Amino acid sequence: MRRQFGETRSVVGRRHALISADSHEVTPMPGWPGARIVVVISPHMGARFVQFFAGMPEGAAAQAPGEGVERFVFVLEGAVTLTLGGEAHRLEAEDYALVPAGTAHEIEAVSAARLMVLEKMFVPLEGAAHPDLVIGSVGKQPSRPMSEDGLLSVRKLIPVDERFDCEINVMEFQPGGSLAYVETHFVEHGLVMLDGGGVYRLDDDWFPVAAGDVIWMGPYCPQWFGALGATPARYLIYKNWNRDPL
Ligand code: UGY
Ligand code: MN
Repeated sequence: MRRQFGETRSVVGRRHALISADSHEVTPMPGWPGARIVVVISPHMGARFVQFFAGMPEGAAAQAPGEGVERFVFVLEGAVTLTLGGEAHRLEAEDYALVPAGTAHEIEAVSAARLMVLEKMFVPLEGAAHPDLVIGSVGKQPSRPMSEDGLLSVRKLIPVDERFDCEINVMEFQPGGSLAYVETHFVEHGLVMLDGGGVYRLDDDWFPVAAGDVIWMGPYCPQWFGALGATPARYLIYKNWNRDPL
């Protein structure tokens, strides 16, 4: 839609940001030749990680990120192969991979593909083993109830153990479902709405959100979500996890 008077739903605050597709900016990205990259979350807004959409034409290939960086890839549309250690894994919509820091790999689009990519400096934990490659599919992870009214459930995409310095989940809200309380915590989040919509409280404002929107919640940003509409709302959400805040 043409925005005649410069309107957008995007908002960038000190401790939170909502980035809607109407304000996407395509930029080049080293290691991603031929891809349409839209960086939606970055340290430039205060986050300690990077999150970007990658639109890859068929045949485009991407290389591993810099030293010490772990990478999470989630396929939104199309199909890619993730090749590492001489083995190729095919990833289609709703499939994902967490590639540990220091792992040479290539991501090649088998067909035109759209990915959500999240990268962060890996934080090792003394005494814990280096994480292994994680490959999975959202639908294959168990759905765990998160509320007594049965309207909220979560699928955890990363093994729950201290080798991993983050947690990445898919949360599903039936219409009318909501977070039970306004969360206020030291961890930060990167979120992409996958389906449906609702109202997101961030700090002292309430925003309408819909599929395709991205939200950054910085440390201590008060947050709450309530799903609206006739169909379930789902979002993919990252948080730094399993590490001492010091
Ligand atoms: O895991 C979380 O902190 C999650 N419940 N936060 C959120 O959905 N905003
Ligand atoms: Mn939270």
